[in-house]
Amino acid sequence: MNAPKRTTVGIVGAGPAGLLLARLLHQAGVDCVVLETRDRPYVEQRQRAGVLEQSTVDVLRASGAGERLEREGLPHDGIELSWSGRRHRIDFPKLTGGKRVWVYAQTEVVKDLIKLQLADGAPLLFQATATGVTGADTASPTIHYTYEGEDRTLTCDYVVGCDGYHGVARQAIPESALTTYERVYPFSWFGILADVPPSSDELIYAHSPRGFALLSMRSHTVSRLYLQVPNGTDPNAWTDEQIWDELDARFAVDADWKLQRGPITQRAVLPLRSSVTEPMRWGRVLLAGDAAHIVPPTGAKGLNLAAADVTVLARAFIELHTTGDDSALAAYSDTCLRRVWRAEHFSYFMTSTLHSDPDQTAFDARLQLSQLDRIASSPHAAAELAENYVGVAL
Ligand code: RFL
Ligand code: PHB
Repeated sequence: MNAPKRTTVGIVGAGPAGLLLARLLHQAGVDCVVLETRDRPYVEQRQRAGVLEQSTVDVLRASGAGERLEREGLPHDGIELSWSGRRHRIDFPKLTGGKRVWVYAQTEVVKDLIKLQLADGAPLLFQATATGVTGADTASPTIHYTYEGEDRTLTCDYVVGCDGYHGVARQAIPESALTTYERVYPFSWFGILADVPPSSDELIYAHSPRGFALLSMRSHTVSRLYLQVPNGTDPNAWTDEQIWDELDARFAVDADWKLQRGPITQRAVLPLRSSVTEPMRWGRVLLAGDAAHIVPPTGAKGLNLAAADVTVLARAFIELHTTGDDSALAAYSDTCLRRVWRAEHFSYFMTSTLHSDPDQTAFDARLQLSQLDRIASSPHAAAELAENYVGVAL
């Protein structure tokens, strides 16, 4: 692919945020270019999120990437919470006036968007590494990048950093202009993929004195499971049998239910973090998705927030392009941050209610159990969880 030198919107990063933004802009006739440091197979195979809110499904459909999602995505009308040997189902449609979520892996969302973009879309360059962004406070910010062994520049009207938590776009903004709010958790998630049909039709979020566990899925034949583990755990230090035994212990219920085992095909440990950088715009550099905020995965919000950010941003660019009105662009950061902070709170709430903090006291553990009991006994408490899980309209 020829390396472009000039565009209207320069996008750093081809994760879900960058790819969806490029798609929405291209459809509306706004010129853009996406630069991605990794190669295509790496981006398409990176195991991550699994749960999509209805609003994310709606924007993917509108972007033209809904066809396979409609065929293969699994609609989910509830989740199960598990603690003290019992389970409680959260019924989404009943508690939220008919809403539900979809299980469709981020890997598949990314594959669908890349396929569309390469067939009919704006330029997307793989193995193109942004090394810095200059001129954030000028009318033509510039992305400096390397591609095919050469240093290059892409001059833009606007630059959008969709380059994740370790991205470079944020560094274009003076440190004094940004505030980062952050919380690091004293535990990580050990995630596995296993070739075995999911042992439950719905996701199970389990609280246990041994730590949190989550049962999720990728399809009718592939399970995705997570265990809370200490930070710094080596995933290869566990045998398959140890993993399944620990999952068994954490999902144990006083009922006739058994976790099915199968070959483990992938394993990884990921640290948990909450983080928000404000504002999400400075001059002509804007941040979207994980580049601006991180949530611990317990609330299943990261990918959905990324999709919500770029939906707001695409509308703002399209308004500017068609009418010359930049008020939506000026409001971008404030508009997004309301949703971001709601998701931060929910993700923190789910994490702190379901995990065992190594420093927690017996008193703290009793508070968690009381909270879970409250959710199981009060439709108001259950509705609060359900509304946040399916996505709050903001
Ligand atoms: P991404 O996906 O990190 O993409 C950023 C892209 O930028 C590229 N990049 C660069 N490119 C060029 N030059 C540079 N200098 C660059 N630096 C970086 C990177 O290679 C990459 O391709 O960010 P984006 O697009 O904002 O998307 C965010 C989501 O990926 C993330 O929030 C979710 O995966 C979080 N998440 C979940 N979210 C949900 O909504 N529901 C879930 O169920 C859910 N489960 C999860 C998750 C995240 C997890 N992990 C691994 C953190 C489960 C897990 C295990
Ligand atoms: C997943 O399927 O990877 C998944 C599902 C729900 C979460 C986090 C991850 O809260």
